[in-house]
Amino acid sequence: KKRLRYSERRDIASHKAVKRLLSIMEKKKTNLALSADLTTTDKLIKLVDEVGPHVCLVKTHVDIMSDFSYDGTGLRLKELAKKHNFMIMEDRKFSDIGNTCKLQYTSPLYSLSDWSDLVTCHGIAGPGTVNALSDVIPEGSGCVLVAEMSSRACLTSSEYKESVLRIARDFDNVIGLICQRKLSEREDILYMTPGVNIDKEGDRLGQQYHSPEEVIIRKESDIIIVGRGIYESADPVASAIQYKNRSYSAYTESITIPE
Ligand code: UP6
Repeated sequence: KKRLRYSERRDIASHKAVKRLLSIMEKKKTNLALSADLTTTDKLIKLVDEVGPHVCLVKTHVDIMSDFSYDGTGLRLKELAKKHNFMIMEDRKFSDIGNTCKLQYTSPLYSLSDWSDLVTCHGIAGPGTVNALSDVIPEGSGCVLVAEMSSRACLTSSEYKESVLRIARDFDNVIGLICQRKLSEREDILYMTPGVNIDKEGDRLGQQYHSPEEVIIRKESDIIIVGRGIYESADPVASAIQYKNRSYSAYTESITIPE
């Protein structure tokens, strides 16, 4: 089966956030997401401003930061997203009952809905998590469900993955999956894969890495998510360009080779 291009996927997709992300990917020729896991605002903003031109998405973990503030961090990220044309995903991995997730999402400490476009959610609590978020998530924003993890001996069994896919199908605000491969035939959602590194096979805490080619060509995912491979490198911009080029070439190769 021939792999569809971003432009074809964009036409199939119904959710605004999917259309927007695919347009960015096509325009900037990048399927790289930066996992900006830095713990201070100054470092985070500097990294994102430098690497921003090369990515379609910046992923954050606001709860690892020592000095997060809505004005100082959230709004500045939003400005950079506009300047460099990328989307923002807060990797909050919501996993509690619906009511608690709703309170967490709307907490004024972070005001996630004001500056992030996407948020990640686990499926462990069932459909209630995504259902509750659909009450509070702004139009044009969406949830990305964690269907499969990159870590060694993770508990995302095939049955679990199937159940997560079912939740994804049942809710319009689910716009993609965090997964290790393209987990379904659906072309109207995005498949995003963390656990990507060119130089390492893993870390000491269970992370497992694959190459951009493995993820994009063999596993047929759409977006690679790279953290330490970029921000721990001596030259983050040069590394980001390297990841971007390898990952985007893998995409262009896979749309030209008939399967
Ligand atoms: N992440 C994973 N694996 C998953 C889900 N999420 O690594 O299954 C997230 C981590 C981290 C990033 O929370 O922010 O992706 C990976 O970072 P790294 O490239 O530095 O390993």
